[in-house]
Amino acid sequence: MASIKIVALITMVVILLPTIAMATEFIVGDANGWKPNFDYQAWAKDKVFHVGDTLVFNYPSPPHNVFKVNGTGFKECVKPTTNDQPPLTSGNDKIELKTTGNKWYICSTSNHCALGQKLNITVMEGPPAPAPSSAVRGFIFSGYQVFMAAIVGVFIAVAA
Ligand SMILES: [Cu+2]
Repeated sequence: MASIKIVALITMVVILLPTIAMATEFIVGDANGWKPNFDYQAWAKDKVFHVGDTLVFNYPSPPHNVFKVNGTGFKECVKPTTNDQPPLTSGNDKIELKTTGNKWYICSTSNHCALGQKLNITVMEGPPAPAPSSAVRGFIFSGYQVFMAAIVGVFIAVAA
C-alpha cells in the first residue's frame, strides 16, 4: 500500500532528523546589518562558525561593500591591491564558509573599516563535534526517537 510506504518514509525522516547537523546561516550584525560604528568582534564572540555555515552581509550598497582580506588587511584596513578579488556589493551577500581557519572581512569605503566595519572569525571543522555531555544528549535523542517512532507506529496502525 502506497500510503504505508509514505508513512515509512516520514518515519525515517522524523527519526533521523535530530542527528543531522544543520548548517547555520549567520546574519552578520543581526538586525544591525553591516555598517560602521558597530562592534562585530563582540557580535562574533559567542558564536561558533563551522565549515558549511554561511555569513550573510546585509547593507545598503552603495556606500558599503565586503572585501575578504588577510590579517594585515584587516588590521590596517587595507583592501587587496590585486583586481582578482572584486568586492561583494549586492547588499545581500552570502558567503559560504568552505575552509577552516581565520577569515577577515572589511568594508573598503572611506574610513568605515577604521570605524569598526570589519569582521574577524575563526572557522572550525564541520559538523559540530560532540560535546562532553554527548551521553546525556544521546539519551535525549533516543528518547525523542522512541517517542516519535511510537507516534508514527500508532499512525500506521490507524491508517492500515
Ligand atoms: Cu562601509
